[in-house]
Parts: sequence; C-alpha cells; structure tokens
Amino acid sequence: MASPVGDIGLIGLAVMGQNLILNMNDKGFTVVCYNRTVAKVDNFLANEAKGTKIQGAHSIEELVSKLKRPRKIILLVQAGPAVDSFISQLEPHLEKGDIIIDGGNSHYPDSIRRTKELESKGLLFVGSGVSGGEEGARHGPSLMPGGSPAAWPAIKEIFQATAAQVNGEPCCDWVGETGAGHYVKMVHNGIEYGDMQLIAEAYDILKRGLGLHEDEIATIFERWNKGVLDSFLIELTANVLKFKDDDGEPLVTKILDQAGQKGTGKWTAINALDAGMPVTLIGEAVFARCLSALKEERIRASKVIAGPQKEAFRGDKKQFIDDLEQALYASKIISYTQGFMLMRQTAKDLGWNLNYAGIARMWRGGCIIKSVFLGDITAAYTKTPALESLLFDDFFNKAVHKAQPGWRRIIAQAVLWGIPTPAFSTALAFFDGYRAEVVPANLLQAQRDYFGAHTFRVMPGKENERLVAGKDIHINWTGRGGNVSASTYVA
Ligand code: 2AM
Repeated sequence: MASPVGDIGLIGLAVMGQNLILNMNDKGFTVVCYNRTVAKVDNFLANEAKGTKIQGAHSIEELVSKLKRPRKIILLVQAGPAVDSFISQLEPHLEKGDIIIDGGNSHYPDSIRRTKELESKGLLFVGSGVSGGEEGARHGPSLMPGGSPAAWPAIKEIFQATAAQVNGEPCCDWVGETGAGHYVKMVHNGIEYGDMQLIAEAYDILKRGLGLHEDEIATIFERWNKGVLDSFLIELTANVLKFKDDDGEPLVTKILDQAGQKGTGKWTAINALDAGMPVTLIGEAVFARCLSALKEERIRASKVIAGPQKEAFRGDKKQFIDDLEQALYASKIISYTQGFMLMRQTAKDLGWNLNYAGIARMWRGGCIIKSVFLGDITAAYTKTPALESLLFDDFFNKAVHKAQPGWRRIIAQAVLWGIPTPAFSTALAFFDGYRAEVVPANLLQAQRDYFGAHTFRVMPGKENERLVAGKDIHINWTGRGGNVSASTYVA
C-alpha cells in the first residue's frame, strides 16, 4: 500500500469545514475529508474542491489510513453528541500520539473531559476555538487551540499557516491546557457581546439624544474607525448604518429591536458568577438582550411610564461626540480588563497556564472583535506577562485617565435624557469601585452579622479589646437574642 499523503484529516463538510479545508489546501497542506453523509464527500470533491490536492474518504478507516503519523484529525461537526460519536469511531483506528482536534463550538467543560479521556488512552486531544465565521475559515480565522500540550508542536505549523496574519504574525498560538482553547473562545464571544452593546448604546445616544440621522452617525463611526476605536465592529456598524432599503430609508431602522442570542455570552456571565469575578459589562450586555426580547411588555410600559421631558441638546455637539468616543473607549478598556480578570481567575481555579499576550494576539485578526486595541493589549501582556489588571498598565492607565471626564459627562447626560446606557454605566461603576480603597461592604458585613450572626473582621488600624485582628467577630447588636454563631469569636 502506498504511504499516506494526508497532512491532516477533517470531518464535517458543512460550510465551516469546507472553507477551512480549502484554506489549508491553499497553504500547501494535503487535507483528507470525511462526512457522516458520505455523498457530501464526493459532492465536495466534484465541485468546490475540484482541481485541488484535497482527498476524500468514504469511511473512518479510509480517512485514518490516508494520514501521515502522528495523525491529526479535525472535527467540525455539531457540538455535543456528534463530537463524542466521532471520537469513539476514531479511537479504535488510532495509535499512541495521534491527535483529535475539535474545532466546533463545544462548551469548555466537554473539552476538559475529552482531553482527560483521550490522554488516558494514550491519544492527544485539542479543543480549538475557531472564530471569524465562514469568511474567516476560508481566508484566515482566529484559531485558539488548547488541550494536550504535547499536540502543539505537531499541529503548530498547519494552524499558524491557516490562521489570519497581522503584521506577519499569526492569529494563533497555544492557549493552554485541557479546555483552555474553547474557554478562551467563549470569553471572546462574551467580549463580543460587550463591544456590540457599547456600540448600540453610542448609536442610541447619537440618534435619540443628539437627534442625528443614520448617515450622520455612520460618518462619525467612520471617523472613529481611524482612531483608538479602529476595529471590525466599528467599521461594520458604519456600513450597516449607511445601508438603505429600496425606499431610501436606512434598513437598520426597519429591523425589529429584539436581539437573539446563542448562549456563549450567557455562558461567560455564568462563569463569571461561578468564579466570583465582577465581569459586569458582559453581564449587562446579556441582560440588555434579554430586556430587548420583552418587546410586547416594553410597548405596554412605554404607554404608562413616562421618562424625563425631552430637551434639545444645547451644548457643544463636537465636544459631546468626542466625549462619546472616549466613553466608548474607556468602557471597552473596562470590559477587556474584566475579561482578562475572569480568564486569570479561571486559570487559577483550573490550574491552567494561560498565555495572555498570545490570547490578545490571537484576537487581533480573523475574528469579530479584531481591532488595533488588541495590539495594545498584546503589548501590555508582552511587557508584563503576569499583569494583574490592564488598568495597571501604563498605556491603559493613561488612556482611562484621559477618557474619564468625557465618559462621566456622557453618562450624566444620558441619565438626564432617560436613555439607558447599561454597559457604559456599569463600566464606570466598576471603575469607581475598583479604584476605591474603601467600599461600603463594611455596612453589608454589619447587616449580615446583625440579622444572621454571620460575623465580620475588624478594619486594620481599628483594632481594640473586643475588635481583635484576624478573628471572626460577632456583636450582639440589639442586646437581645443569643451570642452564638458558628465557629465564632464573640466580642
Ligand atoms: P451531515 O452532513 O451528515 O449532516 C454540521 O451540521 C456538520 O455536523 C455536518 O457535517 C453534519 O453531518 C455533522 N453532524 C451533525 N450532527 C451529527 C451527528 N449526530 N453525527 C455525525 N455528524 C453530525
């Protein structure tokens, strides 16, 4: 039998799979493809893959037999049971050191489980985030591989060549252990929710606050796209705003204001709650979509709940628009600060060594949140790999200080207008809380101890005979009831 020619195998010939195969083929790799509905293999070979080096297989056995060792097989199938089904079909045909890669939208706990299961059988597993949609898959996605570290040297060349390139650097690097690749993809999607919500709030302020037309707003976004906000989502928004329906009206004004969601933002918010990390902006972005979905109820409420009297804007419009740019920028800095805080905490909880500079670099191109801004985050984490918070980095610290006055003015004005800015506002609330040496949690602790004998600790410097440092103290606040609380020092 002839020696195998395939550099990599790919199972799943839906659009993402087909495009990724064509992309890898363009980069000079020989890809062998397979699909559950086998007719799709022949169809693909006779059409999109015609005239390429792409090979087909009509069974799992044939697929495996056509691959060079260690064998590398990417699954691009529906997340869930289909992935497990293909893994168990592949296993009997694979040998020690072979690599199964899941490039689908799997939830990271599944990837943690699959890494452990396959490693226990001598095989290697990679769960890779793939971002950038069909276009990205075809011409260069952001690839976020994590899983068995031993797999990385074997797949590095193919992955980095296939990924988007920014300034000659691939938007793909090793993310970390077990489920880290799919985890980071999930956080990417959460951050995407936040970025989109911030842009939507800026649009609302410009439209309902300043009373601007979509064409004028598009021009503002185009200008912003040349500055600190330079990003795919800002560019896309300008294009959306300019797009006209057949009657000349901006099409966006005819779209029902009820946002859908597929769940990755929600997963990120749930993870933030589980990790105990204040990732408030993504949370608000998810809730804003939930509120939007209550269309019928909002219509009823709009008839019976009045807001403030609408007043025309009498200030300096140019200054206001510049303030808004700064408000968006500062809020975005907060959102990414929170996202990286979450990744750090999860890495700690799960024992992952995450490559933060690498993560920012992977997101710089190929994906929905790609931006110039991510280059600055890459620089911050390259300079200080163990950076505790983006706000401690000089560049971002200066940026947020510069943005602060305008950011506050925008939120104040929006509040007076009655225009909701959940993402802008929560970013500022986080900022003010984060920079506060003392927050009113002293009172929360007193309340908890008052009603539930939950105890508290003494503030350093305020110790005395009954308020002893390092002890869980309970006070009998009312002079009634018991002094008892579980494992407590009773003062
Ligand atoms: P199909 O073409 O045979 O439907 C996206 O739906 C991809 O996932 C397709 O390649 C599809 O294969 C595959 N897929 C979806 N559910 C599957 C399952 N339960 N088992 C195997 N493949 C599945």
